[in-house]
Amino acid sequence: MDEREALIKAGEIARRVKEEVVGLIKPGARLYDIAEFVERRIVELGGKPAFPCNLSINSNAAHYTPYKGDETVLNEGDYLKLDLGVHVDGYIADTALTFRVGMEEDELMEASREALENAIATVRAGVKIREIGKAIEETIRGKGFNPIVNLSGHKIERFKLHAGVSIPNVYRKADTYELKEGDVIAIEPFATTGAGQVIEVPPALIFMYIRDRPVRSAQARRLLMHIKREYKTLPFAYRWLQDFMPEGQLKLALSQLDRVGAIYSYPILREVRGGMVTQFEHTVIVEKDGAYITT
Ligand SMILES: [Co+2]
Repeated sequence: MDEREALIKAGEIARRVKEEVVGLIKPGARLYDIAEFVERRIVELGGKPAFPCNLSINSNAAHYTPYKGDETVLNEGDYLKLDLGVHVDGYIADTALTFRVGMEEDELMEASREALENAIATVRAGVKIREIGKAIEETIRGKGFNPIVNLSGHKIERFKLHAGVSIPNVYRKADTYELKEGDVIAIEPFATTGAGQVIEVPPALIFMYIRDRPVRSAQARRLLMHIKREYKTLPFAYRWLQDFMPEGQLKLALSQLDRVGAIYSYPILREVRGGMVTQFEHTVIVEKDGAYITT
């Protein structure tokens, strides 16, 4: 399988899982069960999770993933962002959508959905990424909402979810990176009724390996070896490790690894004014005359 075939296969798995999960999204459903379903189906269909299934509700924009014992359930009217990632041999499909639990799509959802469509319509080799930001910002503001300015899409490379270039959700003159044929990018507009900014709030339920660092605790060393082998340079969930060691030790080991710079931790990203947040995301391959949407 070459690179393009792997990207397309990852995208097909992601699409299929998005279709299948719809039936689970209803009032009373546990986030834990949804996340486990998504990640299990990714594996059954021949992929691996490229990152933990993110299930972020209302003013949580991103980076919530349930833990074992998490009793959080969906309520009617919740804005649920489901962000899922699939990789096939390191080639990644990253895609997200918003559900309004038990209700029809509304204007806040339309704003981010149309922003994504309009953004994708700008994509072709030679285009500067600020054109993507412009399309997103104009669409969302045109509908009376705010884009979230400090969240962005990202260039993707093999085993690298964020490969250095951010794909902006607003127009900035300085965003002059020119898309090249073959670039893989995730575009992910967020629309909000709030101020248009997110802040980090605890807890962190998602982490990622950065580099080997000396650490005194034997448990932390054992954990670092494990995550490096299992997840390489892709993000992983606290939930995935809850059976690996007792929770007290796990929390301590993660915080030690974070402190010495061996791993990143990703706290929940919440809209600063508590505004409602919607998001849609696709991964696309940049082509000479357009974009090939993999997801
Ligand atoms: Co993404």
